Order: sequence, then C-alpha cells, then structure tokens
Amino acid sequence: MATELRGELQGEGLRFGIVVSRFNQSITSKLLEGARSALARHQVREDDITVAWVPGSFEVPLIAKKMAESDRYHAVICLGAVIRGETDHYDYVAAEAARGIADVSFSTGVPAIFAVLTTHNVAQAEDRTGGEHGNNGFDAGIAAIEMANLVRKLDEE
Ligand code: INI
Repeated sequence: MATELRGELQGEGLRFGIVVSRFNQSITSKLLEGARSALARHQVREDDITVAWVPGSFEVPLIAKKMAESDRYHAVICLGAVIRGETDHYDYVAAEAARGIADVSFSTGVPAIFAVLTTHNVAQAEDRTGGEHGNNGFDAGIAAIEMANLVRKLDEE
C-alpha cells in the first residue's frame, strides 16, 4: 500500500521567521497581516514568530537564508511586492528574489515560502492583498505550516 504524506495545518509549537520588504510597504504590510492571521488561526504563538524588515525584495533572500540557517525556525515566510515600473529594474528584482528564495529552501532544507507579488500595477497587488484574489500573505502562512509539518514528518521517518 502506498504511503501518503501530508503536512497538517496544526501550528502549535512551530516557530516561523517572516522576512518582509519595506518597498511598497502599503502592500507588504497587508501581506504581513495576512500571514500573521493564518499563523494565529492555526495555533502558532506570537512568541514563536520573528518578523525582519528589509529595504526591498532584493534583500529578502539573504535574511531568509540567515534565519533558515539559524535552526530556530521551522519555515521562513518571504513577503514582498515588485510592481512593474518604467524600467527593467523590475525584472532583475523579481527574478533575483524568486531565485534567491528558492535557493534558501534547497540549500538549507528549511521551507522558504515565496509570497513576493510580481504585478503590472498597484491595483493587481491590492487584489492579492485582501481584494478579489484573497490575500497571498495568508496563503503563505498556510503553506508555511503545511511545509513545516511535512518536512518534520519526512525527517522523522
Ligand atoms: N523592491 C521591491 O521590493 N519592489 C519593487 O517594485 C522594486 N522596484 O521596482 O524597484 C524594488 N526595488 C528595490 C530593491 O528591492 C532593492 O531594495 C534595491 O535595489 C537595493 O538593493
């Protein structure tokens, strides 16, 4: 019989790091609110959450990596908003944030959850932070609990 593994949505006793970008803070603060609300809803204690603010999404991976390497957190949630402007800057910031965050997971074995919005305009970002597309920060909080439990389960096998 096949073994099926799932990460439960039970957050009691789990510790989370959250890295959040100050750039586009009106959007990222809503992502942060969403992530905290997901963690609280699933019994994660306030004392078990550390929030680190960074200047922009480009800086998120380094701090996420430091948190992941510290052995203090079961998952790290990465929050940012890259909104397309007039220049190519957007493409570099968005690509490096995505690549860097994926690399945190692969290089440390600690789940790094990717909730850096990449949108064409502010309205699209607002739709994803409490608008018609929900709140990506909340989804990230849920994904973090699920992945933390799944990794723990695999490590215990
Ligand atoms: N940082 C963001 O988080 N979002 C953006 O839309 C953005 N744009 O468009 O420039 C952005 N730039 C700053 C970048 O993340 C770094 O903080 C900066 O380049 C210093 O390293």
